[in-house]
Amino acid sequence: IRWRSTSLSPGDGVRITMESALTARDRVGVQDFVLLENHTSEAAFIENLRKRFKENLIYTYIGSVLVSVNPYKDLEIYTKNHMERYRGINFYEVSPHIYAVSDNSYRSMRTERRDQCILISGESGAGKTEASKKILQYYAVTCPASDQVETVKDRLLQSNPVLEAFGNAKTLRNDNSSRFGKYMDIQFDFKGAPVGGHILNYLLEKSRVVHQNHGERNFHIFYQLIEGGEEDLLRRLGLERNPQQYQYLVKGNCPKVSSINDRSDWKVVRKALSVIGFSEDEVEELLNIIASVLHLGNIQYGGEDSGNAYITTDTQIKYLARLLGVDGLVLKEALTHKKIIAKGEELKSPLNLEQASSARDALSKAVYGRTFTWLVNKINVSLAYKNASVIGLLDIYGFEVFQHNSFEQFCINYCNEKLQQLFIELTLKSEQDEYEAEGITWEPVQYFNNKIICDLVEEKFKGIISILDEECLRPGDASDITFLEKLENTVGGHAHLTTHKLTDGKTRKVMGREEFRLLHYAGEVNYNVNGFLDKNNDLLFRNLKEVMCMSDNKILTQCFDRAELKDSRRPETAATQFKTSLAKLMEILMSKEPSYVRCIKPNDAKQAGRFDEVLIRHQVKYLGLMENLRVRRAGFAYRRHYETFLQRYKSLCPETWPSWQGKLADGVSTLVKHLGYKPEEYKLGRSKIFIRFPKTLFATEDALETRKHSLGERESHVSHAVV
Ligand code: AD9
Ligand code: MG
Repeated sequence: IRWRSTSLSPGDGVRITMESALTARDRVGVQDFVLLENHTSEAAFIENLRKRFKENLIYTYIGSVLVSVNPYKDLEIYTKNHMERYRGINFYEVSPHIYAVSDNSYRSMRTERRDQCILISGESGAGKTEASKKILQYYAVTCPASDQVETVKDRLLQSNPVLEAFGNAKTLRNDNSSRFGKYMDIQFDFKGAPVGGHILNYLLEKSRVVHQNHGERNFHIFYQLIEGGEEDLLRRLGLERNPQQYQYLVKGNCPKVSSINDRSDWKVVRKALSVIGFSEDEVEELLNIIASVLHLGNIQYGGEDSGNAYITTDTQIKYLARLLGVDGLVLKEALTHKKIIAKGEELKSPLNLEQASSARDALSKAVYGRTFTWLVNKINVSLAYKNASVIGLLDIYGFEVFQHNSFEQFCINYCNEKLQQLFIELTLKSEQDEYEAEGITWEPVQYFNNKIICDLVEEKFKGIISILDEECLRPGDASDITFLEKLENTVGGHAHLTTHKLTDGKTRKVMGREEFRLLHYAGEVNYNVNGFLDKNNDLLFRNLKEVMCMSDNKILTQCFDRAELKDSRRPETAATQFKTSLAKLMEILMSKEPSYVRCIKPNDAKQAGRFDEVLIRHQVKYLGLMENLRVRRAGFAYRRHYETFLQRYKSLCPETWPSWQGKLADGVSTLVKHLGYKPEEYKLGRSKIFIRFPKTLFATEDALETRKHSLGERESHVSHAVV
């Protein structure tokens, strides 16, 4: 029997509850890795994960870091009862859970008045997005509410299906893979009620709009609309109920996914759009754009490679003109000609087949990408609130390696490097800070710092992004291959970069001539340079921009601003924009108190119950979990505030039971002396007791357990208020 105080629970003051302690099942293995007997052994670490995974115990702590293994099946651990159980509870008192992390951040925000953030990391398919949704649901259910807050809660929750429809897609790694990075501030008022939110989105993988690798799909929304859209809607949009009809949907040869029901998802998204506050007109305009992208993809060109391209299909142009509210002839010309302004004069030059196709695709990508940003802004407007405390949730695209990796994977993996860096810096730093603040000495632990890889990518002048930008700006013969050559010449000697030319038989895997390989913290990835320059330049011909500016579609008029046409400066490259926005994100995260969720993918088959040891060992390694554990253990395995410690164990000492009147530190000192703690086993800091070995705490826990048993049933129906 355990007593708990929830005096900090939102809204309802002190609650007194009695509930059974952890069950035997909850105790399979150890629920905190710091309690492992053999804490330096990776095998023991993995065995503990495996044992717990087999019992569906997917969560385990390393101190305050939550390790989560994707179960690939629905577990009965996310009910309202579970949420209630974690409200206002001490981290260590119940079995590890994402709700415990959520609750802990919430209470820190409330009591310490400090903004929080929860950083969720792990490779593609490890469960980051699911974790972030669970956290949001937890706040929506457990935080205090009022009528007005209900609307905000709904909007916060409903932003997920909308953003996932437009920003997620099926990849080979994950059927619902996030193709954009998302940082969301949940805003709370002085009563602790969620009252608003703000989303920052990062680099959407736009290339997916026009091309998908085999076995992958375009963004979910296209299939949802085609499968779920009502008859008259499809008729109005000129769409057929068959994804195979659309060039932009057939590249991956994967229209259906068994884990996805596009038709019912469509209903969810439609409802979500209206909950968030999109008017019917706005939804109509939005769907006009989505349908237009499909029509654009079906535009066929005639003309030899060397000759001028012309459009062979007029139906699409007719639909496009109507749906986008543009002049069909102007659009047609813009899709086959390029307009240049030279010496103040406008010149039009015809495009060949290849140029015209890529102009069309560039337009599709720009339209989709900008509409996505518009969507995020629109959600932000509907969630807007000022002067709040916040908890930020970071859910980005996870580290990914495919057979063929391009510019997108380069950006995604770079983003993961940055996040890993932040984790390293903050976990080590915060540990050190705590010892310092408490006046305790400790020995630092060696670890691999991936800063060297971040620098390789982002350093000024010498970094890969700088070299790429330089090639993008260089007139003349600059190409993807000259970029690769420049890489070889500039950073060829770097320990984390290899190319075909630089391999001298030492590297294991054969490399293509158009590839460079980065040795990331999470493993080796070969990047094919094909398309790097174009994707980084991300240019759209001027006359296509002009047509979009003339559109009647209200969303597009917000996405394509006429001022942009007047601006003759070259826009920043995609990689540089991304680098800048990541740097800003790091600043935001550094300014808040972080909590971590480290997600692990149990197998590549997306199957329940399969624990692939090789795959998991690899993740444990690169996530730095062993180092994390060592750092946590190097000093003191456990630390507790005096008050918490005394509260929990005071019954074990006649002098502290039933209550200690003096200073808390003296009470703890009296208590541990009575328990027989040896001086080398613990230290008393300014506000906390630090216990070096888990076994010490174990013994104390056992003593507590024994005492409870000896009291037996007698006490089971008596309750004490613990405040
Ligand atoms: V990516 O980097 O966006 O490609 P994520 O976000 O890490 O990736 P996601 O959360 O989408 O992965 O999880 C992948 C799938 O695993 C989900 O669609 C679920 O089917 C499954 N999953 C993940 N976490 C859980 C869970 N806690 N319970 C049940 C889960 N299923
Ligand atoms: Mg995701």
